[in-house]
Amino acid sequence: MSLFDKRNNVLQYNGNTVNGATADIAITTHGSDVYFAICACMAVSAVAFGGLALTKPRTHRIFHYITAAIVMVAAIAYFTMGSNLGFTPIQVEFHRTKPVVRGNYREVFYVRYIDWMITTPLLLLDLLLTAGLPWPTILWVVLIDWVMIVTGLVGALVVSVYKWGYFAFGCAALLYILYVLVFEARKHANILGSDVGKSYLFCGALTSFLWILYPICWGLCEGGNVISPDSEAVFYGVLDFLAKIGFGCLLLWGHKGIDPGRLGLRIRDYEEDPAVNGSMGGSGHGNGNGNKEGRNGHSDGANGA
Ligand code: RET
Repeated sequence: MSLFDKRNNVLQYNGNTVNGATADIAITTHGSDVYFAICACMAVSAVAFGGLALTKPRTHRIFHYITAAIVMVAAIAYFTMGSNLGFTPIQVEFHRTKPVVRGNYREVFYVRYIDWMITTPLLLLDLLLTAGLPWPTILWVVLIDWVMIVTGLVGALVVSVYKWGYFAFGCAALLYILYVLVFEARKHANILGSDVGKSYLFCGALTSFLWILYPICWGLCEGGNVISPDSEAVFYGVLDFLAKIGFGCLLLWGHKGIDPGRLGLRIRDYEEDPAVNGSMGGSGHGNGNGNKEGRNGHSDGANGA
């Protein structure tokens, strides 16, 4: 039997009984296959984005690193879900008669929310740094994003109708994030030049559209128990694929001709760094241009890439 003839038998190793309960509404081998397929795509993208970073000078790698980190974290989360791990059985609020969603306990993957806690702020960082928003605004949006994810997780774990209260808080947080993406950040990006404005528009539009679909998926899966855990794997899987890999390709493509210095991200390289250069105090900084800080974004000339 060759390697490719082997069936996915992960469910024999990692069963549906966790924390004293058994999930009778859970993924089958098909769902596991979907999770592993997305895991592979994320892992390949992590290597590709990371490799692409190495083709750039160190001062121009920030967006590659952030984007590579996003898909790397997702690869591990998808490995976990493909392995039927990182979930807990939660009693459903709505009992259904359709065979694929009939039962008492639904498998809720909490690892999905751990992934999102790490990756959604990084996605926002990618986008909002592109738009050149001031860092306190970015911090604030990331905090609101965490509110959205945590309320989604708590809602998914709550058994009673109160889960929808948390869902409502999450939706309010999402609306605020969309407001910043669509109005504030777009205005900032356009001021930085038409190339920055266009890159932001493509990535921001893709993000705004896809992020609206997440709560719909939540409502059909963790919330309403309407579609099966296998369909949940496909729905969230396609969304994550587009929101992480699709977004990442588009963003890095858009950044090809944009110097991070123009976005206020002028980063000091080794030869300019007094700590590395051994000239911490006073006499001669070695880089010869006398620009010790140069953080105002107008000093691109220092390292044309
Ligand atoms: C939840 C439920 C609570 C209400 C809302 C949600 C939105 C989640 C979003 C997740 C985005 C995830 C991404 C992951 C991959 O990169 C938590 C489902 C509004 C928008 C982009």
